[in-house]
Amino acid sequence: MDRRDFLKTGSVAAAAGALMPAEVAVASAVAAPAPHAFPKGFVWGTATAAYQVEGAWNEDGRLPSVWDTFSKIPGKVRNGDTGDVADDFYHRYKGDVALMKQLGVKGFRFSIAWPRVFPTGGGAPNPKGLDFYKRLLDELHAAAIEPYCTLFHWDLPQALEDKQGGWRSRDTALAFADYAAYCATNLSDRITNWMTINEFRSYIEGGYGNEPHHAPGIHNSRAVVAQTRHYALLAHGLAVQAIRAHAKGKARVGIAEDVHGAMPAIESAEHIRAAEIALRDFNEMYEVPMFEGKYPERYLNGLGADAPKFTAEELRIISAPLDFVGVNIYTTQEVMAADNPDGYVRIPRPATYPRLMADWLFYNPQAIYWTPKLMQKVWGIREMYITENGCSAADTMNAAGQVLDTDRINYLRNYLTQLQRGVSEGVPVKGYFLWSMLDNFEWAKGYAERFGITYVDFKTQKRTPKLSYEFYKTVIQRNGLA
Ligand code: GBH
Repeated sequence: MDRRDFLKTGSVAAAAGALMPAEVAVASAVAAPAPHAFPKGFVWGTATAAYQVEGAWNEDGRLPSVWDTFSKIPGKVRNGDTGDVADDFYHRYKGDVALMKQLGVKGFRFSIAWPRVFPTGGGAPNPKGLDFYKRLLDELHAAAIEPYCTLFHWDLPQALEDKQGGWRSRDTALAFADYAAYCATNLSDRITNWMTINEFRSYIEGGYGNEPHHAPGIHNSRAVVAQTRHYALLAHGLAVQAIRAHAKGKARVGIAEDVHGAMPAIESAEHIRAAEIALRDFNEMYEVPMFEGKYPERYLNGLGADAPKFTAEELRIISAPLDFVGVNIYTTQEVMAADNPDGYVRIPRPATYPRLMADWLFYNPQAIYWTPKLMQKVWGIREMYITENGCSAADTMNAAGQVLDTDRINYLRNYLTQLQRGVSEGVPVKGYFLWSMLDNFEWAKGYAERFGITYVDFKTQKRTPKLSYEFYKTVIQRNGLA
């Protein structure tokens, strides 16, 4: 076989095919122990989210979400892109599951579109919407890929926004719990691992805060935003209860959070202590109430009269124990110990700090070492998953039809090396979900930012595994790194 064909075959072994038979290459790849190994049973996975990949925005009874509305407002999304078609995953999921099987992943993190299941957010369910997820789940199980389901990845039914102001209303938290109960009742035969919500901060601060760049894109006062955060937390807590109450059989419930990482600029005890304090402060709005059952004084005092109204019972619901905590990790913030009331300072990033394509994605592989390690220390978290990690890159297809994304491989190799460092020290991370399986609708950046390890030609919907897909496949086969 010609070496140039190796990407088309989707097999690393084939690259060596000119030198030795493919079976021999595969066997030696599997047998060779990786010096930087992960524990047996480590869950290697990939991730996507409904609005970013499904398309079929108005099919089989689905009604608009706030993202359908927002993306159609001129100027809100780069190039006027929308998720109307996206990756057409709604129709192409079988081929995409086959690609995942070929990759060798053990887990797939996806999200359910609330407006497919309850087109107006509540009331009568739409069985046709649910059927899509049954078909997808059956396909995953047939491929021996374990589903990890997120119930809310930002596609709030537009009707709830119109009727009651979306997440600004306590009623939306109650509607979310009903939707969670319905999904648990009807899908728990096919799903064991549940995540309630993806990244509070992104859709609350991003959708309702200052200069909102996410749907619904409505600016609100500080008091309203603080109350909205509280309702989002309550929605999570009520959904945890609802899943546990309605699941038939075993259910493991968690969340996928955008924990804002802190790390010590210098690895000495005082700076590590500073990073622990900073981690808690950086996440005072969501993680502290969820993991400690209280709002920190620092947060409430900072808000003064704008502080949220809440009850002890609500805090108890919000902080119910989880089976696991999912963390989306892309970057981190260096801190130093300081003789000030906080006990630390954030170090401003120098102009030459490395980043990848996204303006916010500062390259620091140690993020995936320190954030879980400090979460274990600060909150005693006993089971974690990296529910997202990856990067966008300036991918181009060469004349031979390959996407040789060595920048993404560099990123992944070094983040995974730091993850292995943590896991080998006993940090309880049980799995890793690479964001993303496919190039997709990157929210306000539209299709201009590609996070996939599979290249998608959005005109033809053709999928081409990138070199990073082959890299990841080898990591999975070896369960570790060289
Ligand atoms: C994740 O968010 C999302 O869960 C996923 O859907 C998304 O595709 C993926 O990351 C890649 O972006 O514009 O400067 O205000 C990651 C965390 C938080 C990163 C919000 C971007 C906006 C920064 N995101 N942040 S800015």
